[in-house]
Amino acid sequence: MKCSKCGGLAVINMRQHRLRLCTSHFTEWFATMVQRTIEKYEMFSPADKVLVAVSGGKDSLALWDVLLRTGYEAEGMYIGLGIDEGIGYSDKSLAMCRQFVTEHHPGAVLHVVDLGEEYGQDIPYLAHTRQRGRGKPCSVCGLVKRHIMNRVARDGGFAAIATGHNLDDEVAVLMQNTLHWQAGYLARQAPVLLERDGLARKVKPFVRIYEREAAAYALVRGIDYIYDECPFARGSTTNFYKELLNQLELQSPGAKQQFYLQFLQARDKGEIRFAGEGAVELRPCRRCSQPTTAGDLCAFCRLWES
Ligand code: Q46
Ligand code: ZN
Ligand code: ZN
Repeated sequence: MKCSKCGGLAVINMRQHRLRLCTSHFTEWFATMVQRTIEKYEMFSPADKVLVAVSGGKDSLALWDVLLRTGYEAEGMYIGLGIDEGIGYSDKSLAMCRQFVTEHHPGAVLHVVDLGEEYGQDIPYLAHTRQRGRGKPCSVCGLVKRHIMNRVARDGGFAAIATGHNLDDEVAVLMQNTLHWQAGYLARQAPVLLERDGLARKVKPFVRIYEREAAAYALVRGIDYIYDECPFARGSTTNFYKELLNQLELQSPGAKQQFYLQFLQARDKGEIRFAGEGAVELRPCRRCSQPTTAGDLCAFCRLWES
């Protein structure tokens, strides 16, 4: 297989882009693709300081790497959730983030907030007491991560929080939301969520990057990452939709990209509209002063009360 640009040995075949690229042309193409996405959706500018949410997985470490190599002032942020489940998941993922800094970007800043150390309880405990042992801890976990991420971004003067959500993640969520006609979620699913009332801006520079492209980038850059996904993500509906969409993509290369990008286009042009597009009113929480829709105390503060 030959590189479409130089005729050298290609390491990846991207049927949806009709491109086969060698290592150096692929890394160059990848960085250009991310840069174009940042510019197209006006995510942030070179003068901005960006906080990258890192989990030790391939997407977030690839994102941090490409932003640093492009010259952005990007600092990492890791939240220790205290998830073990017999595989030491949280400890391993932090070790991967630290290893990434040492091996690839010595001097890069990694902020670490350990939930247990800072707040006294970890995710499995919080989920257990709150949900009385039923279901997965993901809703509690999502709430905690959003709160801490926002606090660090706000206190540190970051222009945006960048996450490694890739095209496969976004398309799976879009499909799920469409199948259930979740108008509110469809109204808000976007590559950029603007900052407002104490909520930091959130951006997803990988929305046009397929999952296998992010994995290939990590591989050719020699980035080691945690291969296990969070034990609580196993068997999730999102993973089921990802498998379905992979089958569709196999028959029709580019189908995922079209589904997602045309959805964004149609919504931006006003061709489709959803209820719930208006912004909900936010007030500062009495205890932590972070914005909330929930009245006096935000959901995070209520979590610790209960
Ligand atoms: S929400 Fe759920 Fe994730 Fe938290 S408990 Fe694991 S799978 S880490 S993205
Ligand atoms: Zn080449
Ligand atoms: Zn609060």
